[in-house]
Amino acid sequence: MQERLQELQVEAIAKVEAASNLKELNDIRVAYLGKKGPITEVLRGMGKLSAEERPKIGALANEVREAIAQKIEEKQIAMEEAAVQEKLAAEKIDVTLPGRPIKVGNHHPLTKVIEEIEDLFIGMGYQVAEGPEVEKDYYNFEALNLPKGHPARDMQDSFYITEEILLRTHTSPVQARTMEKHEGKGPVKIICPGKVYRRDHDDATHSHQFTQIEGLVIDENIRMSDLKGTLEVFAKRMFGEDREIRLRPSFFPFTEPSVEMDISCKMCGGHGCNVCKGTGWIEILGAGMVHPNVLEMAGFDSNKYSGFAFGMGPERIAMLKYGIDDIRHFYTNDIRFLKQFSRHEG
Ligand code: 2U9
Repeated sequence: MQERLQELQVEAIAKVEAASNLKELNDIRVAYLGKKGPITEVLRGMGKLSAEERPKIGALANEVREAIAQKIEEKQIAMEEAAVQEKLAAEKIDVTLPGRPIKVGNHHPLTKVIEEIEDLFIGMGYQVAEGPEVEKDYYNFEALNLPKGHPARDMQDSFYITEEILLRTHTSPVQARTMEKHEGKGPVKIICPGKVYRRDHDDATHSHQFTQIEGLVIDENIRMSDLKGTLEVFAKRMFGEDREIRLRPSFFPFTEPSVEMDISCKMCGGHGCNVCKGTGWIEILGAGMVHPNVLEMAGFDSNKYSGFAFGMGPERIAMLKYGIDDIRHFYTNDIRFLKQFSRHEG
């Protein structure tokens, strides 16, 4: 029995030493020290021993049990320590390594152009006004001298939601709403940037959704010369002090008289090239003196007050400024396109 116990000790310790993980170690513990293990078995058979042998074998069995348990304990501590060391090694951070560069985004080219135009007009004392994109027929058309059945309503084929509600086709309803809030009292000096919607077939120069910035000034004694001076300052600051402007007669239902403004072509200096289609001039925006009907409908006395208004498309401005050839670039969000407007590298 003594030999059997010593054999068990040698055998168990060899297995503990060979164990390579905590599960194996636990299996050994259960196999040798558990209730159904060989040592318990030996102890159970002690009844058959003589009174002399019994305490010796009992003591030896306890020693063997202790030795195995201690070996298991030591091995477990060693394994746990090794696991900690392994984890530490795997998670080691070299604080002397250079940091990874953080990718910095940039403003969308349209946002840049819109903010530049806003800043420019804010500098001239304008306030920025915004309004709903889902608009009443009244503010989108009626209040702008476009009564039902007016032929210009066909010009702007619209997305109607109900008979009286539509996606705004221009930002002009924001001006109409602002005028109404002023209750017939000037001055009004605002620019209105925002998204607009028209039923159009998308191609390189058309989009069913685009942006506009419109401006409106109403006060006593506002004249066409105020409009011209304002637009000239805008054109030169936006496109360069060496640009010239010209106004051509045009028509809009909400302005009378109406004009379109061209700037001299930067590419050819006004001599004619493919950018300006040989004319030396590039169309930038539309404008005019606010129609008396529009003033009266919003509650302004057209004998006392006059005003000018203008409207432009930031997509067109951005395309000219940055030489972009397709309006769809603004919406397809190709990162290679967008990155070109970053001040940062990469
Ligand atoms: C009110 C009174 C007058 C806004 C104006 C234009 C001329 C114009 C177009 C240019 C290109 C829009 O982006 S575009 O398609 N706009 O030519 N817009 S005058 O006149 C107003 C607006 C509101 C109450």
